[in-house]
Amino acid sequence: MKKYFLQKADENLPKIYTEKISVSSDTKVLHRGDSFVLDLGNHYVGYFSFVLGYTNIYPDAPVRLCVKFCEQKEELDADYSLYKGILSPSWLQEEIINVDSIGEYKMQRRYAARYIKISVVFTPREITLSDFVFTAVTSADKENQVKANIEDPELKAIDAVGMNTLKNCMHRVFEDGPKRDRRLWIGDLRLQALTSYYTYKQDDLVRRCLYLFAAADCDSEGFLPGYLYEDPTFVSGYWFLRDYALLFAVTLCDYYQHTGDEKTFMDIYPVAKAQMEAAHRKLDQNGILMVKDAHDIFIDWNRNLKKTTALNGVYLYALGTLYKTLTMLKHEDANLYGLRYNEAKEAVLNHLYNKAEGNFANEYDGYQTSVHSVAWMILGGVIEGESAWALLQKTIEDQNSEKAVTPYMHHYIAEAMIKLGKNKETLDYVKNFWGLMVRQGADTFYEVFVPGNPEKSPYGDKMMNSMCHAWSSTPSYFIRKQIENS
Ligand code: RAM
Repeated sequence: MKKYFLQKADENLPKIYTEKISVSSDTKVLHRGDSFVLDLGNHYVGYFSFVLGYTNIYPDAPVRLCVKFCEQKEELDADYSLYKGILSPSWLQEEIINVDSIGEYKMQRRYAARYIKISVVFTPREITLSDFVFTAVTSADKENQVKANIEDPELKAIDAVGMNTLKNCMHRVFEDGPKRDRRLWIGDLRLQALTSYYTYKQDDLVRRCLYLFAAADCDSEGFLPGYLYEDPTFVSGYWFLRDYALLFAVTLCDYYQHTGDEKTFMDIYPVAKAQMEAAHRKLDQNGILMVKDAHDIFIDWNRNLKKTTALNGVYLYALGTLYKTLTMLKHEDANLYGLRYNEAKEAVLNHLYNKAEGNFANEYDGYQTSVHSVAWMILGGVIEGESAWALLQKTIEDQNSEKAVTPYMHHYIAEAMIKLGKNKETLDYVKNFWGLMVRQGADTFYEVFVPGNPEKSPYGDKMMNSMCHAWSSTPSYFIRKQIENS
């Protein structure tokens, strides 16, 4: 099967579109120690080239340059040698290059940048640099993008940034971030695919990514890895995230619901089913999906978060989505998911819902309250209506509850609002949260955004944060879906 899945993934390899972004700049006359900055005018992903020349005397030794690619202006002055985070500093986009001869020089690696800073580390003579070209690449087909008539200027601006974010994360696969980690993750894929259905509508890329995960190697418990690599060769990932594995099943169902492509759904359904079975085997004596190690569950980059309630919300959400999809398909497994959904919901009401307080402060999660628990309980269909809305609002405002760190989690809060029928409030939420990034000058939406805490990083150093992150592109989904439905 693996061979078949990989072959199907190959058949859906997207075309890569290129666009030359010419950087208007005069020829720079330079000496040792000089530096300057180029502004591309927007965030792009691609390749950089320039022309080296000289004024009077031919440079009789290589010219050593430091070229730094920055997604944001603040990065220009950051000293990468001071980086103290937990991920490899080799992600930081800074190169020392030795240019041996005059003429065009093409840098080989792909970069994500709005700004490029070039410093002359060493030159034997006075040199010139000119003809700066950035060749942007993406698999998003701009010509065929879905048109949307967004009247509200604020939403229009937010949508444009969402579209740009998604475009810059679309390559051979839906990458999470073009600066880092540059790979396919399930959690990111689900949100990218949702946004793609309303924007670039590149269902073949979604299909490719689904087949790639279908080919991945599960852990000893039967769960898919959270991520994988596919270039230059397919390598299954090493971190197994159970909520992501469940969301794989949801992503497949979303795909069927948006495309009607039954063939692909049925091809991959056994893999999705295996995820649900793996989860079913992990229910404890109370019927609760266990969190043995918080590292096995993502939910959000909030290190304090207790995750049992949210994970069970994801489980219910996956069961409910499969039930709905398989019912549409008149598939015999629909009943199984219907049954399991009812059982799981009852278990949650008995063991995770705190009847006395009317919230989800429970023993499993050390009586912690979090927006994550509430949002996922809404999405899982455990609570609904005005009381669910009131609890969500209360938890968002509560100083002591755990809050969302990533736009990924904010997406699910907004999705929970939509589920409660709060369409206007959802768009207000989009304006408040994602809109704030736009008001602060974002060209693309960030991996992590905590208003009032700009230094926040899951990796111990803000320098490592990705400032164009696909899971943050979903305002375009919310905005366009509402227009479609109105
Ligand atoms: C980050 C990645 C990705 C996410 C994982 C869990 O490191 O950038 O977006 O899915 O964490």
